[in-house]
Amino acid sequence: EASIMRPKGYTVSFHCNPDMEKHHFGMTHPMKPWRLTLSKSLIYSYGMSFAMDNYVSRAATYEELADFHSTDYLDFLGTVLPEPVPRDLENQNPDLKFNLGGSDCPLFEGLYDYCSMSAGGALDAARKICSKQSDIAIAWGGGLHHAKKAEASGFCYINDIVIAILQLLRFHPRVLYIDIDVHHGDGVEEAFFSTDRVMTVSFHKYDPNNFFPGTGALDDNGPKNEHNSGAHHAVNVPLQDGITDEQYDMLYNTIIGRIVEKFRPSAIALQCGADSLAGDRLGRFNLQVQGHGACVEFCKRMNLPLILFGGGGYTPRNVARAWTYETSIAIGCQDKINPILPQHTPWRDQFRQDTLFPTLEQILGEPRLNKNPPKRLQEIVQHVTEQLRFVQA
Ligand code: ZL4
Ligand code: CA
Ligand code: ZN
Repeated sequence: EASIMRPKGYTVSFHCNPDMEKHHFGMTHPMKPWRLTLSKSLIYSYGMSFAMDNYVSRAATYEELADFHSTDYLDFLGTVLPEPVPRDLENQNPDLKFNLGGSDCPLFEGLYDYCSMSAGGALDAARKICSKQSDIAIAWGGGLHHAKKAEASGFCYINDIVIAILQLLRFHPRVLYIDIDVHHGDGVEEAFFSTDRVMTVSFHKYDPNNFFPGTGALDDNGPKNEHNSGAHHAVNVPLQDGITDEQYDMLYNTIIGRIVEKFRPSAIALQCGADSLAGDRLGRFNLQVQGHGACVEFCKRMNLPLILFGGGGYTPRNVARAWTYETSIAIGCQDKINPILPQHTPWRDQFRQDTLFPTLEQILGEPRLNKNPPKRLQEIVQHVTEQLRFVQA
């Protein structure tokens, strides 16, 4: 494991804050900041820190958060306290301010610190990209794509991605945002809805009535008014349960390949939500670590400045596997790492099987029934291809 070398010709930076991982959403809440500790321990066990610039990120300041969020919302977020008696039943208090305090976005101790540390890591990553000190910057503690200007949503309070992209836009004419979390990247799409400087692309499970957040249909592509510069600059790839590596790879490579050709971004921001993996507690897809990682590999091959964000991921051992593999792809050592987990990995028993990629067998026993007919995938490619006719770099 000590043989992992620094990549030649480019720099990877790794941004995290161990204090962020100590926070708790509540015992049974699916979001476990502790998955970041598990991921890091695996990354370090493989010796990957020797191949990167490692930074302990600072917390973002109020002013930095206010680049996107309203001060009303931030002031409230900074002062609300958890209730003395935890209330975890839905709708006992229907008048939630800024959607805070329900079961999805509970109030917990240190909430404001947790949020500002997540945003701090993402912003540090963006700054390293802007100053060209990094070619690939990793912020696994970020990727909280549902947060709105003045509203918490879906386990997300502060939209670190939007804040990081706003920083990129100070130096980069066009930014491509790609979101492979199983949920629709609605907060990022909305924030850049009316600009042609950011193209947002989300791949997600889509079922308007039964799957959060219910937005992101194939023909939701930005403002309908052609005079709005954001028109056609939102791409949505709605998918159904059980999509496989092969299908996802075909869609991803075709769609992202064509977008890069047409839109000509000068930087890429990739949200790597690990809830699109098979066996995720909330997800519905059949992606393996290799298929998820192939999305990172494809972006890396574009040879553009790249930020990798975390995001969802509710089966911690699989989150750690995916983000470790993806860190190795960033470094370019994926072919050199031993798929057998290092003997000295902390929490080694968490992993159940002792390999990085559970090869032949699926990550979790039963693969889901694949409800994505090839014909529908062709329709999606066709729609996006037609949409891109309206996009000019
Ligand atoms: C839970 O067990 O679909 C929250 C949330 C808390 C603890 C005990 C409370 C029991 C699943 C989810 C009541 C839970 C009721 N606890 C949750 C419409 C909903 C209203 C809330 O990956 N109930 C809302 C949000 C999604 C809804 C997904 C993904 C984030 C990201 C980026 C956000 N909200 C129905 C659900 C549990 C819980 C168990 C839960 N919440 C599953 N899906 C949601 O894209 C980080
Ligand atoms: Ca997504
Ligand atoms: Zn998600």
